[in-house]
Amino acid sequence: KFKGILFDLDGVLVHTDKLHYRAWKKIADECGILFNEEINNLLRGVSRMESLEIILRNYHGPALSQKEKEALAEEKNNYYKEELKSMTPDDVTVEVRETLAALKAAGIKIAIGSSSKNTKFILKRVGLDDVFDAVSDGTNITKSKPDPEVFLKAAEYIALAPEDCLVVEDAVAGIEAAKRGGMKAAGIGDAAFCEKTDYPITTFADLKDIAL
Ligand code: B16
Ligand code: MG
Repeated sequence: KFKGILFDLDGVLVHTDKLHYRAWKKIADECGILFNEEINNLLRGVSRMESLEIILRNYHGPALSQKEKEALAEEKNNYYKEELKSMTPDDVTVEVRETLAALKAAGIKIAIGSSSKNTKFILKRVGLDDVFDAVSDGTNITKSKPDPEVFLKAAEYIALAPEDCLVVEDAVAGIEAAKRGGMKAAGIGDAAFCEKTDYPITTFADLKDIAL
């Protein structure tokens, strides 16, 4: 059915979403800004600077310059990168590894479509750097999800038409991006309940029922 599957990274293959949360929480606490899990869910799939803008909706102090905002985003990324150093291959479940192997064995091309500029570092840390046929991430796009660019590039890198690809996402912004790009979308976690999700899944291995 699908010639290619495009995987979101954070929240789908690995749970770096918790690490993003902790890093943003430090910034929010330092600035006296309200920040919780609910607000964190709005940041899924959204670029670093756009995430900061969402967090700053609850900031009521003196106006921040672009430079100050960039400094905050950089500080967050430094906290986040520190946390990423603790990631190991154990942070990828056996279920994820086995499912990816089964999809590949069936001749399906697999690629990453992530907004993160830290994607390649994360893939290396968790030992997934040799598994994918292509990686499209925050370093090769100008517009982040819900814009389809990251997935259109991923499809291009594996030489497939968007309609031959399935996107796997945990973020509403990512489901939106897939649909705008002309792909089918499988949603896990919050994204399973998104109206536009074609295939709601409860666990990663469910992908085998959809794609094999
Ligand atoms: P970075 P994904 C996204 O990854 C995260 O969900 C989002 O929370 C983050 O702000 C974004 O990457 C950018 O990450 O700061 O590392 O460049 O879900 O698209 O894999
Ligand atoms: Mg995600």
